[in-house]
Amino acid sequence: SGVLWPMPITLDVSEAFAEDIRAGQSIALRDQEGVILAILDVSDIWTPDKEREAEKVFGSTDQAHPAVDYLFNRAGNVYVGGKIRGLEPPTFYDFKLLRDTPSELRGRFRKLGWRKVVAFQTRNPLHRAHQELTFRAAREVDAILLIQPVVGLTKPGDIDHFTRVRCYEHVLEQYPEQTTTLSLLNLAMRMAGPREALWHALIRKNYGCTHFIVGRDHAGPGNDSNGNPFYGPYDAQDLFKEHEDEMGISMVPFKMMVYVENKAEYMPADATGPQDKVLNLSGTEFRRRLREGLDIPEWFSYPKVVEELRHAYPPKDKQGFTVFFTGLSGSGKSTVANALMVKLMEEGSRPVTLLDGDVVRKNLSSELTFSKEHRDLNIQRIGYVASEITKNGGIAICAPIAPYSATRRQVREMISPLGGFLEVHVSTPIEICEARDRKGLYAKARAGLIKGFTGIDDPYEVPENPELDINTGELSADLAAHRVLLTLEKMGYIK
Ligand code: PPS
Repeated sequence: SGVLWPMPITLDVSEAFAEDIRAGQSIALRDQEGVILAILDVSDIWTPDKEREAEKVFGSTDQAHPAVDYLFNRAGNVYVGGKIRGLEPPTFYDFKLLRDTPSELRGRFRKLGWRKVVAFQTRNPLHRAHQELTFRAAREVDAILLIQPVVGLTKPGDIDHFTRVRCYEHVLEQYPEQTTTLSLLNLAMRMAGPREALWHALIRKNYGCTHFIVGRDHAGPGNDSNGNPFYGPYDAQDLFKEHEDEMGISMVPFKMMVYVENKAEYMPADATGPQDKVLNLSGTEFRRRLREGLDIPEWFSYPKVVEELRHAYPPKDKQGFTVFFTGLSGSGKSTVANALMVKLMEEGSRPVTLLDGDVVRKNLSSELTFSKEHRDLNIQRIGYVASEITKNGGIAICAPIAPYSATRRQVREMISPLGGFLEVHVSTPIEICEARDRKGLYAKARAGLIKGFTGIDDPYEVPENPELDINTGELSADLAAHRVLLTLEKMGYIK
C-alpha cells in the first residue's frame, strides 16, 4: 500500500496444516492453553521465498542471525494471510500493572498532560550509563521519559524478564519524580538492527510517544559467522534519518555513553578528550564477573540492580548441576553414584536426587522396554527431571546405561544452559562387568534368555568427550566418587 512498515508480521504454518485449509475459510488463533484470541479469515496461502525475505528484512542469510535461524529452521514453510478479528487480548499473569495497551498508555499521557514523551527501548537490565543516556535524551527534547522494555521473545541467552523488571523498578528510583514512567511491551524481537529501529519507533508512536531514542547498535544481533557485525553501529540512525519525515515520530539519536574517571561522570563517547580516562566494562566482562561472584564497580551499576542480578545468576558454587554416569550394566555406575550422593549430602550445599537406572525404570519408565526408541525415551525423561532439578539449584545424579551418543548429547544441551553438567563414563571393561554379573543378567543374555542386552547383542556407543572416565576395575567406588568430587571442585561447582 506504500505505507511505511519495515517488518513483515507473518503467520507461518506447516505444509501439512496448509494442505487442509483453503482461502475463504476461517481459522482460530489460540494461545498455548487453547483459548481462542482471534479468528483469521484466510485470503492468501503461499510458500514464501525465505532467502529473499531474509536478505530484504535482515540484510543477510547467515544463520548466525537469530531471526534468520528462526526463519530457516523453525518457522513453518507456508504463510497464511488474511483479516484478523480479535476476540480477546492474551492473558498475562505477571506484572499486570505494568502492561498497557496503546490506548491505555495514550490515556495516561493525556490525563497527566504529557504532550511530549520520549520512549526508550531495551531488552537488557539498565545500568548507570543507560540512566544517564535516557535522562539526557529526555532533557534534550524537554519530554517525559517512557522506559518501555520488551518482555516477549528477545535475543537467545538474554536475562529473563522477571529479573529485568525487578531491576527496572530499582533504576526508576534514580530519576527525579514525575519525569519517568515504565511500561512493558510484549513483542517478539527480530534483532533486525536498522529496520527493527524503525519498527520499534512506529510501535512507540502508536503508544502515544513523540520521540524515540536510537543509540549505538540498536537491536543488534551480534556478529555473523565470520566474526563481523551484521550492521554498522549507527546504521539504524541513518535509516531513521532517511525516513524521519514519514515516520510521524522523531528520533533522538545518541552516541555511546562512557564513564570518565577524571571527571567522575558519564559523557557521550564523542565528547571526551585525549586527556580523559575512560573506563569501560563490556557486557561479556560484566557477565563473567557476575558468574564468578567478582566485584562490580559502583560507577558501572546500582547496588540494588547488581544484587538482583547476582541473586538470579548465582556463581557456579551456588548453581545446580547434574552428574550423568553412563556405562554398561554392572560397570559400577550405581555404586559410585551412591557413594557420590552421600559425599554430596555430607557437603550439604544443595539437595541431592539420585536417578538410578533401575529405580527410574521402576518409578518413571515402568512401561518402557529396551528397544532403541524406549531407551531414548527413558534417557529423555531422566534428562528432563535432571534439568528441572538443576534449574532449581539442586544436584541430580543420573546413572542409566544411556548407550546412545545423540541422546546423551541432547541431555547435555538441555541441562548446560541451566547449570553444570558433568558426564562420567564408567568404562569398566565388559569382561569385568560380565565376570561380576551381580544380577545374573549377562548369563541370561548369553543363554539367549534376554534379547538386546547392552554389550552382548545391543550397542553401547562409547562417549567421546566425557568430563571424566572411571574404570571401577581399577578404582574403588569410594575413590571413584572422590575423583568426581575433585572434578566438580575444579569446575567450580563445589568449594
Ligand atoms: S537404558 O538403556 O539407559 O535405558 O537402560 P537403563 O534404564 O539404565 O536400565 C538398565 C538396567 O536394566 C537392566 N536390563 C537391561 N540392561 C540392558 N539391556 C537390557 N536388555 C536389559 N534388560 C534389563 C539392567 O539390570 C540394567 O541395570 P544396571 O544398573 O545398568 O546394571
